[in-house]
Amino acid sequence: MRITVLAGGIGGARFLLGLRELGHDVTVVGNTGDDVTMYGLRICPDLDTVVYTLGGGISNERGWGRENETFRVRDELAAYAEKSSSGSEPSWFGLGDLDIATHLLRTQGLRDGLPLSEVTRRLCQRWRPGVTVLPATDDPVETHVTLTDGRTVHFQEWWVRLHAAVPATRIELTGAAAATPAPGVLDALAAADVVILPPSNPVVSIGAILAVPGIAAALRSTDAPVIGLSPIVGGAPVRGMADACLAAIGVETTAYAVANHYGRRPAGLLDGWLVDDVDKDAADRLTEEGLPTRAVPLLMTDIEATAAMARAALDLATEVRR
Ligand code: FO1
Repeated sequence: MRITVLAGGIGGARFLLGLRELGHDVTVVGNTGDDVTMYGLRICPDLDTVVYTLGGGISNERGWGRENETFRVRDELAAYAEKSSSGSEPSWFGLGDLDIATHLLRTQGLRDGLPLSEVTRRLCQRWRPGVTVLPATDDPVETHVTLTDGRTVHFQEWWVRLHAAVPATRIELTGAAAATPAPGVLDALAAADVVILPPSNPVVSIGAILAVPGIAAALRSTDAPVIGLSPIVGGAPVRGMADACLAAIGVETTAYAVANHYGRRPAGLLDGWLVDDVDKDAADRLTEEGLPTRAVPLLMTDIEATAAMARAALDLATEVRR
């Protein structure tokens, strides 16, 4: 089967590890809203997390960046920043030495006029992720966050330096209005047998992908069933700070609220929803309200558990297929 997955960073990448076990033809539409330029290097955190995770190069303890990583360049840059006015970029962003190789090649490719989708394809020739990885768009878009203290900062500063501790009043994908889906994205959604929204951050990952004009409409109109998996279990994000993001857009941090945030097709995005066993009541309520929902184990403790989640999503797709 052809399966298309909209994926952000760590949660989406971990889900893809399990889905890949089922042996289907998987296309990933990856989030580019986290992208940032530092020291002149274009960094694509969520695309790299997907490619490193599926390619076996990810740092498992961090969930981002490379395993066996060192940070000598970052520390050297910090030394310059301390002692001189050069090195204006922040040292709170952990640029790893091995990771920098990826950013150098990406930046060189972009400067040579290659679209991000082609640069990503070439990086995948080394990592061989076993899935097709497409950026949501080749156009430069970035998630910027307006804080309660009036500042507007890049998502990475809010996430990494501020740990999303300062509440956000607005999250916007700059450049989205002028962006178009990358080559292959709309076809991957139209031609899919199943489309999956994995347990990625509904706002800054899935939401950022959907902010690219044309992508949300493609989800609403595809013949494929669209199945989502809740990133919220028992009223809290399994990992990361999706609660801070959901609060910023006025959505409650529950599996029930996120399902309603995505909505049911054709007005919304979903044909089916998976929640964890602890949220069984939400499953019953949503099903009653017209969104077929199943309660299954949703903790990605290992690849087998994740593969079981992926199988549950495909089973629900079969059930709801019109
Ligand atoms: N996340 C952090 O929490 N701290 C970091 O220092 C950090 C550096 C970093 C460098 C490259 C990269 O691709 C990702 C990096 N991340 C870091 C993760 C990044 O902030 C992700 O965008 C978010 O974790 C959301 O997916």
